[in-house]
Amino acid sequence: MSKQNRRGTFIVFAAIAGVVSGLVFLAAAELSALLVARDASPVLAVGSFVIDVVPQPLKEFAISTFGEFDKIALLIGLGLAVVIASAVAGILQLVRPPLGVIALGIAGALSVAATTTRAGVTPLAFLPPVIGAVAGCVALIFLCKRLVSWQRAAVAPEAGAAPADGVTIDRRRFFALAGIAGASALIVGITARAVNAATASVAAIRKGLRLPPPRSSVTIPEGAELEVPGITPLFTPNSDFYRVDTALTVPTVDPATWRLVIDGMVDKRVELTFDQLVEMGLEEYAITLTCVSNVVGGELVGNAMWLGVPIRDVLQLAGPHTDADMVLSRSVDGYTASTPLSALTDEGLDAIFAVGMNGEPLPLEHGFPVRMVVPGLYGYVSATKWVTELKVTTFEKDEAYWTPRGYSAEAPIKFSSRIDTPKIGKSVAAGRIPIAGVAWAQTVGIEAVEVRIDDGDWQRADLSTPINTDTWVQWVLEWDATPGTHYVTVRAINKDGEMQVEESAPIAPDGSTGWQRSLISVT
Ligand SMILES: Nc1nc2c(c(=O)[nH]1)N[C@H]1C(S)=C(S)[C@@H](COP(=O)(O)O)O[C@H]1N2
Ligand SMILES: [Mo]
Repeated sequence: MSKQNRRGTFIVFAAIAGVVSGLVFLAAAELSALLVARDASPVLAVGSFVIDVVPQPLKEFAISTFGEFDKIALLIGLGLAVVIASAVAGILQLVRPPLGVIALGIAGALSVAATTTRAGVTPLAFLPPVIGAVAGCVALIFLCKRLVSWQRAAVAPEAGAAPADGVTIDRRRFFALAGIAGASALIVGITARAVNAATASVAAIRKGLRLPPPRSSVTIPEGAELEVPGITPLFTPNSDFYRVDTALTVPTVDPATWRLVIDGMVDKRVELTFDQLVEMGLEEYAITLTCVSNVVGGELVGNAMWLGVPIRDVLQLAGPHTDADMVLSRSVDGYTASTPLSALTDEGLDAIFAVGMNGEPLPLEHGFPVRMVVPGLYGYVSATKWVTELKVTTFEKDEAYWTPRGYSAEAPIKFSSRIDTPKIGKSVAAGRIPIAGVAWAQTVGIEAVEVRIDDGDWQRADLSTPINTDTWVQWVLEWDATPGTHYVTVRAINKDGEMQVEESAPIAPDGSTGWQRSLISVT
């Protein structure tokens, strides 16, 4: 092979190195867009920029030539431009370093301009192109280093030096690096873009969704919320609401294609669309949700104002058979929960299909567009998110997700109480301070909360006015704190006159019990 030929070959490899670096650039940008700034995909931002700047006649030409494929044609065009530009960057980096790196840097700067000038961008929109450009430059530098050492080894024999083995090793190293980087960039980039596209569009649909106003709303009584610093708010903001599910990625369900199927032991199979469900009439329900995994004093409990439709009204359309005793609800992602049929048909119990949470459509991670909420039952046996099917059946015939995994098929919430303030491990100044928290006994209601300091007498705390028996109440006890360390214990009594169980039990198989005892240091 002549020197000239060899040079030509290395130019081609440099172009490949450039293209691989371009792919790494885009993949890193797509991945970071997915993680930190969903709206800042450089490819789409540049694409939108092109659409915006292209003159009208050219747009019309594109539409008349490619029809509905005009966007795809644009993306293919952009793809070709990226390939050519990054190939050129690769060649530049080989023959005139660091021109290639500078070229990628310029591409990064242009992408930052494209992502940050879009309407309504998030503050971190500059990050994906920056991370992309850095990753691309690193890839390019390493690939070209490999290429240069291979080139040296290949050219050297004519100067009578390095053995042919060196050439093979250097060539292998270059191709291994280029292959691994290119393949992983393709996989990561395409996956990140696909996930982003799927979820972003449902997020946008959710944002644009206007739920009809409730036919009736919950009256919040005077004194429902105590004003104590550090206490849990009466309603848990959606952003603070605990999340528990088995979903690796949040399922994205378009309400337009969502269907609810009621089948199994019913007179007639029923299928409802989102609009049909909503048209049954939405009402407000204040219900406190609790997870079976909540330990005594834990955070896996939250209160929300739900907007929804009674499940019994929907079940009635199908006509459940009298020999059925369980409803197996199923989520789009295959998760299932077993709920006693009676809990869902009981006239006195507000078991609902919720579509709204604290004044907005359900957040995606809390089950958009429809989830179940059943007062008095732990979430895993009742609160199926992204619900799409209710199968009327029996406990004998069917089993839910958690049943073979060490949790009971039936699990009513065990009533409990929690100390929110003073916080454990934080010392407080001596003097009069409030000890406060929340207590819940869904479907029954809290009668009283009692607090004991060290080995003293049990003292009754003041309670907030309950909204209903399905929501928690707040409690507070004023305490003249003396210096030293003190144990504060709390327990609740429900409206049936039962005492919160003192004996501690683990979360499995059907929920924790015990009294929370908190060590507080007073200075
Ligand atoms: N689809 C689906 N729904 C689910 C779960 C799940 O894993 N998948 N987890 C349940 C559990 S264990 C609880 S405690 C509640 C939690 O609801 P949240 O995440 O909205 O607080 O959802 C329930 N619904
Ligand atoms: Mo849970």
